[in-house]
Amino acid sequence: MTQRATAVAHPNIALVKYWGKRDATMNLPATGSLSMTLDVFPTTTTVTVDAALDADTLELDGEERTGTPLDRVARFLDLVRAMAGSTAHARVVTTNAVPTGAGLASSASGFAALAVAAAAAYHLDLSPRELSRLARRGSGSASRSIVPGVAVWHAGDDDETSFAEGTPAPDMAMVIATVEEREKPVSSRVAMVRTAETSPFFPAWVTSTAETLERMVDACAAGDLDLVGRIAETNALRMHALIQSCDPPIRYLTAASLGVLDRVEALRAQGVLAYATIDAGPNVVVLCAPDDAERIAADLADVASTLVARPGPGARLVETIA
Ligand code: 2P0
Repeated sequence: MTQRATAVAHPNIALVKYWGKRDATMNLPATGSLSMTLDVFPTTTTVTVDAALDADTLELDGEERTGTPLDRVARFLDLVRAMAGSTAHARVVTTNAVPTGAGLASSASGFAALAVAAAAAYHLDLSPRELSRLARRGSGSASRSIVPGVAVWHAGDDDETSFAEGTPAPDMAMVIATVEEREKPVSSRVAMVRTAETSPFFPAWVTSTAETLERMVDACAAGDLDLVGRIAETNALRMHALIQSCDPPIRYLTAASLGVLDRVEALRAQGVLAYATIDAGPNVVVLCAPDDAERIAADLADVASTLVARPGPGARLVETIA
């Protein structure tokens, strides 16, 4: 007997960043974070549970994968099997419309889609909160891609209290300014551990980000997009300063990233509401009002390849076959 389910999820871009864990086993973050789920770069994942399989298998973007990617998926499926009381293995087939490993959060859409598809394929009936907690175990940022639009991921004290949910926010757009599509030199997972172990600034990051998140939730609820942008840009630059303070240091920003940051500053000097955020890679995302997005994308077209994103849907099932 086989059971199959297909889910689609989109990446999210954090406006208050998740950087550092308090518990690696349960994947609990050192701080809460806040993000916008995008309407671009979907991941589509099909999980087929098949009692005849000896082991889980993974096909990613048309290629059979082994090693770390398969291990991460298999460990994740172990959690789902434990919840479902099943021992059957599964075939996972996934396609990403986002450049994998370039700092555009492919693990977020990946594990959000996998959580939704695997839960359905193993016949688990989970609430959105339970799905967010499950996705978190695969990749922290995936907890937020379960949620449509703007999500706050509560750091929580334990597995039950660490989940993402929607939070009121002004309408906004993001211009994704891609300067490079290479795989990043150090994965977020490795870089987070090094940061917590070696940066003298890490304790200050944890305490200041908790306060930043409170201000961000309030700014979102008040619909104050300019304040949302200011808080987001400050938080992103603090995260990169923190990462650069590791030993040995890690630097994701390149000359091209700084070039885009200069242009964002120039746009602001012209009176345009535009603020930058940057994940664990060189690419810049510009937060702006929806009506300004196309104009900002055109302005940046000579320094980056640009794409306008808007708030997107949460992870969802698109097909199930019992
Ligand atoms: C974020 N990032 O909040 C931050 C900003 C990257 C920079 O969440 O170890 O892949 O799988 O929980 O979710 C990337 O971290 O890390 C990330 P794991 P994840 O979006």
